[in-house]
Amino acid sequence: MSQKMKLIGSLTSPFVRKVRIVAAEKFVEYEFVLDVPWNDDTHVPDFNPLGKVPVWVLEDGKTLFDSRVIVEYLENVSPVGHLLPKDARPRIAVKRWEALADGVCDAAALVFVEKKRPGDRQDPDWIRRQMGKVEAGLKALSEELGQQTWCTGEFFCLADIAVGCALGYLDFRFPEIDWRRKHPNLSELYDRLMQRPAFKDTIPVA
Ligand SMILES: N[C@@H](CCC(=O)N[C@@H](CS)C(=O)NCC(=O)O)C(=O)O
Repeated sequence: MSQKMKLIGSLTSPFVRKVRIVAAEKFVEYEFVLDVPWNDDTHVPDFNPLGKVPVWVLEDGKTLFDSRVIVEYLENVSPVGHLLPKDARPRIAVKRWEALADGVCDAAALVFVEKKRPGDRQDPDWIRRQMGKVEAGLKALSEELGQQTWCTGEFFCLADIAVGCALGYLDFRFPEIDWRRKHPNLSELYDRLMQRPAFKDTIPVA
């Protein structure tokens, strides 16, 4: 029997936020199922063997993960609000932006988890290594954005959503990282993105 599509995720994950924003921009309807994969009572592993969110559940109960697969599916399923170019070359360029932004989130999330461990079990070298990736990723994003309005130039697309989710995640988990002062063009981009209801409605909350 056919069921409404579902998105399983938390309200803090930048990857879940990316999927929520893409679905909103493309007017795809779904039911949001709140599940924090770190909680003891999580059901996420029943839907994704990797135990990670986001997970998208299709009408026939089949599941999609990870966020990059889900957003590609949403792009194909809804004809409105194109977020990925059709042609291979510009499409790959957008996916590269997404990989870079997601990579910043991966490194930042690893630091967040490491810092939750008791002080004597934290590895400062590991934290420094991951923070180096966050800093280098931000620098590359800023350099590649330059003075353009949107990441790939004139048009808003998935690249902007992915970068916005990374910046919003840093604001949320690492307010001490002063990326706005170091990279004013990223700050302007985030302010521009926050004008959109899909961004405003998905600000991370603990
Ligand atoms: N590459 C994955 C990353 C997903 C991910 O790392 N999700 C985190 C939340 S931000 C998670 O579920 N972590 C739980 C775990 O690692 O056990 C994607 O794009 O969906």
